[in-house]
Amino acid sequence: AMALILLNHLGKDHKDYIKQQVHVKNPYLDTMEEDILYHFSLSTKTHNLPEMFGDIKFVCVGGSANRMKAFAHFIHQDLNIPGNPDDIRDICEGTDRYSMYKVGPVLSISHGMGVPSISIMLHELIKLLHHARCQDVVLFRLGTSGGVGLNPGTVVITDKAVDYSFCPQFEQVVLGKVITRSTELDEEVASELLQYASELQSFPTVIGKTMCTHDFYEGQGRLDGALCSFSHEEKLEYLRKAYEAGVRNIEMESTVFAAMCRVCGLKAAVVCVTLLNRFEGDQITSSHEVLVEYQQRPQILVAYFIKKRLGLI
Ligand code: R2B
Ligand code: URA
Repeated sequence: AMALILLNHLGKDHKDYIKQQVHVKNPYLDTMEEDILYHFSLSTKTHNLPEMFGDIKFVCVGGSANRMKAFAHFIHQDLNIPGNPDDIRDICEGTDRYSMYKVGPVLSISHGMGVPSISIMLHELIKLLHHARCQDVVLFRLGTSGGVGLNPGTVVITDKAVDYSFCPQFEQVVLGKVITRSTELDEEVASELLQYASELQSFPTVIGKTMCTHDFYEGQGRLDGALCSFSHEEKLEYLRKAYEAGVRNIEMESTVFAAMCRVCGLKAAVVCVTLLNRFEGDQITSSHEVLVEYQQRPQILVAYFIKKRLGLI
């Protein structure tokens, strides 16, 4: 029976590829009578997912629920989408784990902080796109980060997401063993984004490697956490090595985001603004207003990309 399930799955995958659908890599999924997307408070039995989500072409994810709500409102206005902005509701209001907003063909979702949080969200998001039979979807992570040798406010388009040793891989423990997955992102989407940044000329934008860590403090070589077991010189040496390896910013989700999207055949890009230059310090000292403006930069760039793709400009 398992062999049959596997064969069916492979056959179906092949068709999916031609239609550029979402490849869920789990032979058990199609045998389930109901799939409860627990952290979204959605289910295949209680919600008509193809009707609710079938027209989605762009999915934008980011850490904070408020920022992703603001992005949904920004997209509504920027893309001239009909309807009252007050009607943009949190689709996941049955849970406070994640927030989700749909505006025309754009889905905006929060993922919290760190690899475990975004990874749970991505499992359910990718299944959602599969159940809804979405086609030709592009995913973006819009985030904040620490800059490595860049002025604060610089937007970094990720060409490769790398781990703490600057390798383009993500390690997942499965049944007590480590599985390593590649974190390569879509080259075309990244270079298209860089092109649009130069057309916009609104803020400095670079392309480079993004290092993903499992901690904001010691994991990113900060001297200002509750714990610090290294010297200022050792911190600078690590950052210098990162810079030499091509790392331009540090955040906490890009490797698992890249790895999961890649396995499931989803085109994906990471666009993060830097809040500080880590060679100059660890604390984020800019005012609230400045930080809010910085965080709009990735949104402006991705909205421009969406408008281009939709033929609106
Ligand atoms: C960037 O900012 C958050 C930490 O402040 C984290 O989610 C990330 O990747
Ligand atoms: N997010 C991070 O993960 N690191 C920073 O330094 C700033 C934002």
